[in-house]
Amino acid sequence: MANRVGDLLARVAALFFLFQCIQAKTVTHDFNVTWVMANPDGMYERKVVGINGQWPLPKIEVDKGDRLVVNMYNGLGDKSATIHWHGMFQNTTNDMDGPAMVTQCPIPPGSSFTYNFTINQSGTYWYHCHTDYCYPDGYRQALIVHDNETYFNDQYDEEFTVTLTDWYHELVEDIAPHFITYKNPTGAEPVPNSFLFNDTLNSNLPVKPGKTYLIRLINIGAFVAQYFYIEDHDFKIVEIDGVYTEPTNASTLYIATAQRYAVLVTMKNSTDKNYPIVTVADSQLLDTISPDLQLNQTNWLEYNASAPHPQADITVASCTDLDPYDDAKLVPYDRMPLLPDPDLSIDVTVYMENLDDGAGYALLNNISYTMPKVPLLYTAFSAGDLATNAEVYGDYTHATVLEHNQVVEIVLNNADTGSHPFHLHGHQFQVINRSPGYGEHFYDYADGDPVPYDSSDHAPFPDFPARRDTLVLPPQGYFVIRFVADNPGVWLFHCHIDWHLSQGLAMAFIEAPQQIQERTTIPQQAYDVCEAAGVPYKGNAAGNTENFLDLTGQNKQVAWLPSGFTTKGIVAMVFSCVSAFLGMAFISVYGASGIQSTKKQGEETPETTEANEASGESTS
Ligand SMILES: *[C@@H]1O[C@H](CO)[C@@H](O)[C@H](O)[C@H]1NC(C)=O
Ligand SMILES: *[C@@H]1O[C@H](CO)[C@@H](O)[C@H](O)[C@H]1NC(C)=O
Ligand SMILES: *[C@@H]1O[C@H](CO)[C@@H](O)[C@H](O)[C@H]1NC(C)=O
Ligand SMILES: *[C@@H]1O[C@H](CO)[C@@H](O)[C@H](O)[C@H]1NC(C)=O
Ligand SMILES: *[C@@H]1O[C@H](CO)[C@@H](O)[C@H](O)[C@H]1NC(C)=O
Ligand SMILES: *[C@@H]1O[C@H](CO)[C@@H](O)[C@H](O)[C@H]1NC(C)=O
Ligand SMILES: *[C@@H]1O[C@H](CO)[C@@H](O)[C@H](O)[C@H]1NC(C)=O
Ligand SMILES: *[C@@H]1O[C@H](CO)[C@@H](O)[C@H](O)[C@H]1NC(C)=O
Ligand SMILES: *[C@@H]1O[C@H](CO)[C@@H](O)[C@H](O)[C@H]1NC(C)=O
Ligand SMILES: *[C@@H]1O[C@H](CO)[C@@H](O)[C@H](O)[C@H]1NC(C)=O
Ligand SMILES: *[C@@H]1O[C@H](CO)[C@@H](O)[C@H](O)[C@H]1NC(C)=O
Ligand SMILES: [Cu+2]
Repeated sequence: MANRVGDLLARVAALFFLFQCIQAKTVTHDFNVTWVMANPDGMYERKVVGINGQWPLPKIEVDKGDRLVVNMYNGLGDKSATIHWHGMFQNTTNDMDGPAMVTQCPIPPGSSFTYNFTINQSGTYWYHCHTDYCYPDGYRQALIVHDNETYFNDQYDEEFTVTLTDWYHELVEDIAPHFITYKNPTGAEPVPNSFLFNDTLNSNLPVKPGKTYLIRLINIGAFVAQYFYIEDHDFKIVEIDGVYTEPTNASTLYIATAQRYAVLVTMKNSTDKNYPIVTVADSQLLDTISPDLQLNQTNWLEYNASAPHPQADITVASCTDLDPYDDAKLVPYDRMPLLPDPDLSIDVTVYMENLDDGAGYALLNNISYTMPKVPLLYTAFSAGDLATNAEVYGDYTHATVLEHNQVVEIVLNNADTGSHPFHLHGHQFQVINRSPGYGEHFYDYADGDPVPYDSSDHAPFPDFPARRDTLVLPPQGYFVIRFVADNPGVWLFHCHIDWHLSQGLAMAFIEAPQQIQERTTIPQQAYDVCEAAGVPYKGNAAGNTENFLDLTGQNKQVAWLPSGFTTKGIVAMVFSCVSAFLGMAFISVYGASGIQSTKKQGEETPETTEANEASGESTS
């Protein structure tokens, strides 16, 4: 009898295993990436990056456990590209993560690359191009991983995915030359021309009375965070960045670039009205706001197509009066407890400074991330035992070696008056401290001095800290996060404002290099792409394959300003020189570019700055 039961159990187990195998399927997409024309805001038609001749791009939907295969052909003709699968752990498939010069070579025009990995997680994600300046041209879209075992599965009837984004009329290649240049010493970010909702304007989510909807919100923008609320409809937050949360009532969200929220919204029973879904761009991030820039947008929960679609009745004067739910207070549904004291604590500070060419750069401590000559992962592969020595990754990649399964803490301070949504590849991290929190004090620090984290005097850590993969660093404040280094790979930690990333606001974690060598295989196609791109795939950051500790010829960040010059001084001087020597030529070129980037409000304007003020200023 016992035998027969055992036999039966074995059969059931085998069947179950078979069932599991059948369940996990392969989802395959062929992406022929080419330029197409689009006019998503109805104001300007422009070239955008399309897939198979279409834009908006295809939303990818898979089930947890599936394998995703995307055969990408770069048919752009004039631009390299890659795809990053934002939020995917890529456990054992670090080579599929996507950032150019980190885990692969940029895929040049005319080349192909097959992304192929399994997905052992669920929720709301997105995919986007991850080479220098490329996703703001439209190469980004939602990636949804369904999981019918999610705790709120039986609590909703239908779901919507909505992307939010800033939108530029100009191609990034036309904007970029005016951004990191001595002509823009304050590093003023290009101001978008519009804000899109699901890649369009004035759209409707058709709803039925009494039903509950899961709405997945993704900020796929390059720069600007957006507030989100629905008139007369509160909702429950159930997920942030792929982490299910305890259901939490909220009425307003602040969704920074790259962040995701999933909310459950229950409809009213009446069908006589349609309700505005309101998005408000965070104007605090913008240096100038032209009168025709529409910061807030109305889209609708449409109960009744023939009823009026009223414009939002926004009751606050400024977006800073909106009171978004503080994501640091959310509790993950799995109640993963606070990680223990860290084995490694990394303490870095964000600075925005001018370097010797007069342009504005972003730095973490004293390093402005500068791409190595060899993708970091390939250096880890070719360095043998030296892969554990951070030096081989170069002096300007801010490479930090993590040991396998260490508890790692990052203390990120902000010496800048802007906020920065930081993203960590390959992990979800615990949010154990942040100051100031969301709410009325969020922007107050900008008027005083930065307040760095004090490990002996801080708010208590939560028992069950919120987890996510992208977190907003407040102006002149800080955050503290923890994660376990249980995912061998090379992972970027960076500001997701694409402009700031290009200014160098990034560092690289080389997590468990020995395990990377043991567990990851790099397919031949990856090296073929390097060959086609003319990028070396062996050696240290300088491409030296003989002596991994000799970094002669590595890419360097721009040199420091000569001592005696302060950033403020160089800004003033550059502006004076520019107006003196370039005069109208500069103004007309710059004006014609159509980029609305001028100095931050409250700072000196170039016109009023005296040249002698600049030369007279020195560090003391
Ligand atoms: C990609 O699309 C372009 C334009 O439609 C076409 O000319 C090209 O042959 C396609 N390439 C591939 C590999 O499908
Ligand atoms: C994807 O990877 C799996 C596992 O390595 C392999 O069996 C499969 O053939 C690959 N698929 C493609 C299309 O490359
Ligand atoms: C899949 O995820 C679970 C946790 O959700 C983890 O325990 C497991 O190790 C993961 N498996 C792989 C192969 O990554
Ligand atoms: C879960 O989804 C799979 C398909 O992915 C389906 O076969 C299965 O019946 C679903 N289970 C439940 C409990 O709905
Ligand atoms: C978003 O836009 C796509 C087309 O790009 C459309 O198929 C989809 O229905 C839209 N989603 C919502 C929620 O409106
Ligand atoms: C959340 O909102 C629901 C519906 O409005 C309400 O019944 C419930 O009491 C609220 N929960 C909390 C904790 O406020
Ligand atoms: C809608 O009607 C149902 C049943 O008649 C009721 O349970 C529910 O509370 C009503 N919802 C609202 C928002 O009034
Ligand atoms: C809404 O947009 C209008 C026009 O862009 C602007 O004047 C107003 O201040 C905005 N409201 C908020 C709260 O941002
Ligand atoms: C839809 O709105 C129209 C116009 O306001 C109204 O006449 C009609 O009764 C509404 N239909 C329903 C089903 O509520
Ligand atoms: C940053 O500071 C460290 C320690 O003082 C120094 O060794 C390193 O050379 C500096 N790096 C740069 C790029 O200035
Ligand atoms: C990666 O997989 C290993 C073992 O399969 C697991 O222990 C670890 O938790 C996973 N890490 C992540 C971030 O999924
Ligand atoms: Cu930033």
